[in-house]
Amino acid sequence: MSKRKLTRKQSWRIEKIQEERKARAQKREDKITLELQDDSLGPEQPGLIIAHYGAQLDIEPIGKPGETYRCHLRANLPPLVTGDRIVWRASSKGGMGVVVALEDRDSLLSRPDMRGQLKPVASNIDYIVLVIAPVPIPHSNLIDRYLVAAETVGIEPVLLLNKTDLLEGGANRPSFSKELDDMLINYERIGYRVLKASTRTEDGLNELKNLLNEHTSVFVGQSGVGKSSLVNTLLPGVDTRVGPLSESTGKGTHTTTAARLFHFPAGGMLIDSPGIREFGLWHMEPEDVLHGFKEFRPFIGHCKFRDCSHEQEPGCAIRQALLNGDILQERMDSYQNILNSLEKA
Ligand SMILES: Nc1nc2c(ncn2[C@@H]2O[C@H](COP(=O)(O)OP(=O)(O)O)[C@@H](O)[C@H]2O)c(=O)[nH]1
Ligand SMILES: [Mg+2]
Ligand SMILES: [Zn+2]
Repeated sequence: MSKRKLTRKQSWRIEKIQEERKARAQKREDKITLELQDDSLGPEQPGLIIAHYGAQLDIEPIGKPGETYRCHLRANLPPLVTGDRIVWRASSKGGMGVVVALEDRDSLLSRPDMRGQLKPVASNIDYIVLVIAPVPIPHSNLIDRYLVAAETVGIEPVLLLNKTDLLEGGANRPSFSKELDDMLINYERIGYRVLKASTRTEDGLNELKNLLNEHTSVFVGQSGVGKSSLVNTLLPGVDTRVGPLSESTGKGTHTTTAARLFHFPAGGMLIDSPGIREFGLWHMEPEDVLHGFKEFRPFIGHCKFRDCSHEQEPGCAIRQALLNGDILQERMDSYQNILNSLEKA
């Protein structure tokens, strides 16, 4: 949170905007209450939120991919996000439907807004597919940062090495391919799934499609690794950048921020937005970092000193695990690096 003091004029403006917002929400809610009494809405049925635009949502009836209905939502609901399973009622008069309830979420991605408060962005995600490539060269430090973020939200990360076509004889260094392989083998030993693919040669795409099938995934990773290429290959003919048209202006709205749910033709779902692709680089708490290194977990809490920093204290269980080979030096370095980077931020 910003500690900057607001001027009186600024706080007055914010208050006024909030009052206006409240009044608008109340008006919407009154209208919805009338509709709900008026029998103009069909029976309650399960649905899935596929996109979210401020006060309106696009929902899809469960089991009917591609059929979308514009809905508004009751004011008593918590903030809803793309991926949410909900209960809704369709309008029998061709108007907007109403979302009446939110079902329990299996997982939730949140990101800090401009004031540093966590806002939910997407839910019910099974896999965070972390895309890496020979170019740009992956740094294990950055990979670990993404992995920690995924562990923190409790969603299984999957490592996907894209651009495998560049490995043969390429990347300027003869040993590079082996270094990359060794790195990936280490991640597999820790317990992460590793896939390899090339959108250029289409190698490995079937394995990837098999993984995505019957699950909901997001693609994350640094710029240039091939996320857009992968999404375009897996969703042929779909422009993921294009949002819906705004009713009043006819111009695209929220095209860069709104998360949207897509069905892969081969099965499975993708939730995508430029914001989601940056997941992992959002702020993290120092206490999450240690637990985010999942092979460290059996040793956490066994150090001699309760406030052990795992740097050089005697009786450090994490250091001992490192000596025993249960923790890799690369991961230990990465842990310290990520912690240091948080302290500086
Ligand atoms: N050689 C090779 N290049 C690829 C592959 N996939 C993507 N690229 C290239 O990598 C660059 C970045 O791809 P892009 O999809 O925009 O990456 P993003 O920033 O992660 O969305 C582009 O020049 C792509 O043509 C691949 O499998 N092999
Ligand atoms: Mg891109
Ligand atoms: Zn310790």
